[in-house]
Amino acid sequence: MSLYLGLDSSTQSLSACLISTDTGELAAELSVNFGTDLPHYDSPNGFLPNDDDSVRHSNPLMWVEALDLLLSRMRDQGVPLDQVQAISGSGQQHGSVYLKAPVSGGWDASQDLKPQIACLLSRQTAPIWMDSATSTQCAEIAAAVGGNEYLSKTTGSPAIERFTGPQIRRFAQLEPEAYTQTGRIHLVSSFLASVLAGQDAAIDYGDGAGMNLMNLASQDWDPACLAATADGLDEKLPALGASSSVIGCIDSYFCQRYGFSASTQVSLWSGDNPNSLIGMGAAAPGTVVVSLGTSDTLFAAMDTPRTDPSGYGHVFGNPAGGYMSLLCFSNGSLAREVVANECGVDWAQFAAAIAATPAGNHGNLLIPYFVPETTPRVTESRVERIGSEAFVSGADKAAYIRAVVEAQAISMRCYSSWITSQPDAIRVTGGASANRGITQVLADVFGAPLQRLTIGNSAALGAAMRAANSAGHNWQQLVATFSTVDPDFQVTPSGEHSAVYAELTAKLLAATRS
Ligand code: ADP
Ligand code: XUL
Repeated sequence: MSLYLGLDSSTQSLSACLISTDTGELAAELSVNFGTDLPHYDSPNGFLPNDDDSVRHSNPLMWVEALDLLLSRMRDQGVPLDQVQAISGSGQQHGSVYLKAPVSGGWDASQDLKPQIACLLSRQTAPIWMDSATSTQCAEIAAAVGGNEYLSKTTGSPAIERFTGPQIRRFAQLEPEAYTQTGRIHLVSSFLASVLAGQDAAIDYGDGAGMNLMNLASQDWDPACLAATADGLDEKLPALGASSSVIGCIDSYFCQRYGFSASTQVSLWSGDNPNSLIGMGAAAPGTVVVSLGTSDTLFAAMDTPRTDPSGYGHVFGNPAGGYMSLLCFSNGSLAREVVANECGVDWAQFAAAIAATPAGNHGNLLIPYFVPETTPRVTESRVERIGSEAFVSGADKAAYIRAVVEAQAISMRCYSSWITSQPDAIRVTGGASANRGITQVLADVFGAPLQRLTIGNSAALGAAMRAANSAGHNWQQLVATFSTVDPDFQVTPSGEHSAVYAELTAKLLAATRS
C-alpha cells in the first residue's frame, strides 16, 4: 500500500495524518497533547511558565519525547508503519533549537530519543513564536541593515519580535558563551526533520522566510541580515532548500522501534502555515484561509511577493512554488479560553452565548489583547471593556463572549485588506473552527460564507501531501483527493451587517491607538 505520513508539531500538540494514495482515504489520525500527555514538562499549553509575559520558551525535549510517544501509539494500534513510503512534517514557525553541532543521527534503538538529544543541546529551552522579548534586537537589526524597508523588501517582513533572527541576537547577547558553543541553530521544523532522518536537514523556503534572515529573491541567507544579527551566524545555520527536497531515508532507530521500512524517505519539513496552505487546497492564488489555532492566522497564495504596506504582514515561501501572504494574531484561542474560563462556560455554552447576542453586540466593544499582540503591534497586554454598564462591570457574560470574538474578527478583516478586500468564500481550519458561534461571527464580519474540509488537521494533512508529492504524486490529484470541502459544514452571513461592523471597526481602531 502507498501510505504517506504527515506530522505536525504545533504549539500544543504533535499530530499525525496518514493518507493512502491507493484508496484516496485518511488511513490514520492521532495526536499527543503536550499538556495532558506529557505533564512533567510543566507546559499545559505547550510552553514553560515565565514571570515575564514577553518570554515564551518550550523544552525541545518535550517535542522529541512526543515523537516517540506518538509513534509508539501508532505501532501499538497496528498502524502499518512498514508501508509508509515517505514522511514530511510541519512545525510551529519561528521557534529555534540550539545544538552543539549539526545532527549526525545513528540513534541507539535500545534507549529513548530524549537522552540522546539532551546531550546535543547547547541551550536547554527554545524560544517560540509567542515570545515578544526582542524589541531592542529588532530595532538594532533594522538599524544595522539601513532600516525596516530593507528587511521588508529583502526578507518579506520588517524586524519582528517572534522571528528567529531577533531571537538569535538576544541569545547571543544574553548568553555569549552558550552562543559560541552553539554549532547549529534549527527551526522546530528542521530540528524534527533532522531527528527523523538522522542527519542534519535543511530549512525549507516556506519556514526560512519567517526568520528575518532569508533573501526571498536569491533564496539564500542574506549576508547583510546575517551580519546584523550575530557573529559567525553563517556557519551555525543549516542550508536552505526547496520544500519538495528529500533529505534521505529514515534513521534506522525508527525502523527497529516502530517497524518503518529502511527505504522510507524523509522530505524537508516546513512551517505549520505553509503546510496548512497545501492541506487546505489553497496553494494556487484565489483561496483565502483562516486558521483558528493557538494563534489565529489569515493567509493566501500569491505569485509574486507583495508586502503589507502597514508592516504587520509577512511573505513566506509557498511549498508548492511561489509565495504566500500571512497575518498572525497572537491573541487567538488562548484569549478565547481566558474569556471562557472567566465566564465559567464550555465551548458549547460559548457558542450559545454568541447566538444569544446580536451582530454588533449593542455597540459593546472589547480591547482584546490578553497577551502582547503582533497584529496590530501591542507590546503589553491590554484588556478594556467599553460600552453598557452591565458589559463594563462584567455582569453581561454573553456580551463579553461575543465581544472578544467580534474584536478578533474585526481586527482580522481590518488588517487583511492588503491580502483580500472581499473574499468570495473563506476556508477555515484549526481547533476553534469547530465552534459554530465563532465561525458565524467570522462569516458576518467578512460578509462571506465559510468552508471547512473533511480532514481536520490541515497542517498535518499538508505535510502528508508534501511527502506524497516529493515521492512523485502530482499536486492536482492530491488536492482533488484529499482537500475536499465538507458538504455538511454550512456557515453563511446571517444578514447584512457592514454598517454595524464599519462603526465598531472605527471604534476599535481609535481605542487601540489611544
Ligand atoms: P495548534 O495547532 O496551534 O496547537 P489547534 O488548531 O489544535 O492549535 O487548536 C487548539 C485550540 O483550539 C485550543 O487552544 C482550544 O482553545 C481551541 N478549541 C478547541 N475546540 C474548540 C471549540 N469547540 N471552540 C473553540 N475553541 C476550541
Ligand atoms: C505565524 C506564527 C504562528 C505559528 C504557530 O507567523 O507565528 O502562526 O506558526 O502556529
